[in-house]
Amino acid sequence: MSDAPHVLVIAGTDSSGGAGLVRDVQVITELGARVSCVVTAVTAQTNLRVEASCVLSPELVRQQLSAALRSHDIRAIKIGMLGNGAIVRAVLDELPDRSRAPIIVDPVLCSSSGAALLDPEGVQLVRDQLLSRCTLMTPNFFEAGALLGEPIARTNAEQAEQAQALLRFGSEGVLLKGGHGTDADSVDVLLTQAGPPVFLRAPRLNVTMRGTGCALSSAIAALMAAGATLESACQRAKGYVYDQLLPLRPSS
Ligand code: PXL
Repeated sequence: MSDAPHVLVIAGTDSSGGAGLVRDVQVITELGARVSCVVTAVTAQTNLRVEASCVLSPELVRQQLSAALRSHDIRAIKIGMLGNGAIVRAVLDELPDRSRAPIIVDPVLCSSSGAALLDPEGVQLVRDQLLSRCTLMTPNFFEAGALLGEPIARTNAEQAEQAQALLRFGSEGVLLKGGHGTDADSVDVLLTQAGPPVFLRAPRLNVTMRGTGCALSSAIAALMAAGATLESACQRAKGYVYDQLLPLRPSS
């Protein structure tokens, strides 16, 4: 553990523990890495709804990020809930170049219950300034549609087209997740500036679990921190989340 790589997580807390920072820490630790954290917001939630939310001061976010980067040799950065435009600006001010450590952005816009977790100015700044600085973005269908101002994808072909359109925001890669689709397989499309799309498949399980997006992006960050390539990290992280969902299947 002493020479385990450090992952820096920039995210909000969820008092239910299902999503957000607690989930991120759990996953990254389970995959053998250490965690530094920057808290952006505190939310009061049950599994059913967001009852209250308070973003921290942008200055405190900036200070946490600066201190974390000076304290450790950070090998990957995962960004989740940012809350509002002022926090996005604070993160942009302090974020290192992606050549120093891979930066995985889960563009969290809403909770699964539908509450907004990023204000409109924040959405614009993520789209226009943060994505061009990241290694990988991991939107779901709803986030992809919202970022593109388009209806959500209905087919694998539309999903691949939207991944292509998202790549124009400047990230090195896009993993457009198919967890909200309806096909027999859950298909994620991984597209990079470098090559043709890669389709990552797993049988669709008829189960729901909060925080799967947090878990997936954190797993990718932990695996890349340990030296995995982008494609291998995405593939293995999908397997990791699948293995967590499997025991939840109703017994037949
Ligand atoms: O799953 C997205 C997410 C991220 N971060 C926090 C959340 C949620 C969803 O509820 O609460 C803090």
